[in-house]
Amino acid sequence: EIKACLFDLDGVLVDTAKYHYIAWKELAESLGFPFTERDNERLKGVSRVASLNILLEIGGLTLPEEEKTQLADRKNNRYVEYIAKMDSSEILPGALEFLKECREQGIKVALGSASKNAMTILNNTGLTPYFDAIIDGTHTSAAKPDPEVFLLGAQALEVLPEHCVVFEDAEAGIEAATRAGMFSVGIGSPETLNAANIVVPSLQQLSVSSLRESFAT
Ligand code: B16
Ligand code: MG
Repeated sequence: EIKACLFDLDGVLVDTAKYHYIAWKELAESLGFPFTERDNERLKGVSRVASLNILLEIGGLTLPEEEKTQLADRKNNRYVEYIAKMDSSEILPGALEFLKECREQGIKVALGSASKNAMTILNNTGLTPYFDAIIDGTHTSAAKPDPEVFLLGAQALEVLPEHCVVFEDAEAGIEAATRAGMFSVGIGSPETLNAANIVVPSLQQLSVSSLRESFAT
């Protein structure tokens, strides 16, 4: 039986990946190397510090820790400028409808995001009232694929992992869900998300009743 749904933020409810991309690209170019959309794929669902390490690896740079902190802050300041302008028009297709359906059907809802900026995004898009619990990068100590973020979500909702469904667009997020002992729905392409229990292109293609059927079989 499904008692709770746990949602990733970037790539599932909103497309903030495009803003992360512009901000990382600007940083890479200021450091003297190019950064492509394909490179950006590697940063999805990955924490800020880990993202910077991947970016520096792409550029072939090794830097001292304090310089890295400055660069991560510089990127984040740019990113925050972009998300400050977000509104409800940036909610991904089907997401709001699905959140409402969960509420109507008595399913509890939590956020499970790696982002330290999740509250700003939820508030600016008007999504905050749809959540019974919010777990983001300010609450976790281990990044996905560690299951911590989803286990904290289940705990906050007082629901056992076996009654939880996780919605994720990143491979590391699906692995985190599996390690948490939860059913997983991949949002995106079946090639990259083959470890998920089911995969849909977006939340628009899914209803709570069809999810219940997949969960039961
Ligand atoms: P921040 P999610 C993740 O969000 C993003 O996918 C990832 O690209 C980003 O680096 C990470 O949040 C940290 O974000 O710099 O705002 O703390 O997919 O877990 O909702
Ligand atoms: Mg994501």
